[in-house]
Amino acid sequence: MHPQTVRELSIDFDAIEERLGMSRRDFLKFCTVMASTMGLSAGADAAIAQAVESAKRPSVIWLHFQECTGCTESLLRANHPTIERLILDIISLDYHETLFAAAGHQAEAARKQAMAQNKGKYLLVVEGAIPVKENGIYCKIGGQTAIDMLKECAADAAAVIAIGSCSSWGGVPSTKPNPTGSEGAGKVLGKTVLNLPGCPPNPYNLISTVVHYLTFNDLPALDDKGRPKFAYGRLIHENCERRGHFDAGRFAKEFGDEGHRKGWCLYKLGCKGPETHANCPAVLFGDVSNASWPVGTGHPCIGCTEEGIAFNKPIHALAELKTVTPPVFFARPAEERGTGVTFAAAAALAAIAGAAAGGTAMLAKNLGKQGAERNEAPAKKADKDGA
Ligand code: FSX
Ligand code: SF4
Ligand code: F3S
Repeated sequence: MHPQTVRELSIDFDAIEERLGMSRRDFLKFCTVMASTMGLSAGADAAIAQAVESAKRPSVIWLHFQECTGCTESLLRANHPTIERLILDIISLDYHETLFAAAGHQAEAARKQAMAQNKGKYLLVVEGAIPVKENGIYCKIGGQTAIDMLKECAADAAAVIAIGSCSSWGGVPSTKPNPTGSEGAGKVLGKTVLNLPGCPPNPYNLISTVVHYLTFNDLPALDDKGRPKFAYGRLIHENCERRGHFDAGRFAKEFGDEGHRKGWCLYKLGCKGPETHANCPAVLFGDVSNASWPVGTGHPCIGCTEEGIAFNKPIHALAELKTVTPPVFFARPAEERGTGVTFAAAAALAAIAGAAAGGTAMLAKNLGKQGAERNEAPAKKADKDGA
């Protein structure tokens, strides 16, 4: 039996358009992008389409502990009209302190109610680290320590997702000497949770994880640090658009020098791409341009997804090269013309490889653009009508 294709599904696209504000074409493209982002096999796009259309929205309880709320902000500031709308539509966000109108006892009552009504079925999303020193007195909500609230909410959750580096492994608050004894949710609970590190993390990885859960009633495959392999399986260095310059030995040596202005490799400025696992170069942030990720804007990666690197290793310190070493003899920064393969050709080949890896991101980006165009169109019309 062949896997079902999206064409064979009976989906009410009018209802989808009304609910998600996405045309049939954009919706199917979204499902394909999700399937390819997660490296799923043929037919997964159809399964995703079916699940997003008809599966019951999973209840989500979202806790905040020691953090800057950047994780939530990055989700809400996605600047991708479809992403934030989708995430808020495909889940039922039953408790989230930042987005709640309720406060104090009302908010606490809402959390208890959501937990009771969805016992054993809700997804618990944890944002922020948990201080454990002196019995957790450094973070209390409604008189309860973060440790106790986490344990109480995790007891009846179907799965626990730690969003951001703080809840994954302690992040910023755990920077030495770690005065409050900050730890990640998995360590405090003594079990594997799904970690989505990044400071902030990419919202695209959260939505992919939730869509996977919605479609297969299961979490995606994890690496030995509890991170989804689809998002953290590769080093940043493997997909970086500056990799051709690294291989050819062209490095920026100071901020603002010739190499920096020309977009050369940032390794010598301390880029941690060679020892950091994440899909930043492929997925990008905020969809503002083709270069909307740290290295793309000219700043070295600080390794924000990687425990032991971000907030521990100095920003200027050289990264440990895990899989590759630079050539012993570097190319001359100024190429000479000649026959045979040029360094420019090598760089172009590397760029093509990078472009293949970034294909998913481009699809997602186009999806956002089309959404933006659609959103703009009525405004333009209104302007005209008003004139
Ligand atoms: Fe931590 Fe999230 Fe860094 Fe901030 O809340 S991962 S400090 S971006 O926002 O937890
Ligand atoms: Fe890109 Fe950094 Fe690797 Fe250079 S060292 S290729 S800037 S990830
Ligand atoms: Fe963080 Fe480096 Fe990506 S700093 S956002 S892991 S490029």
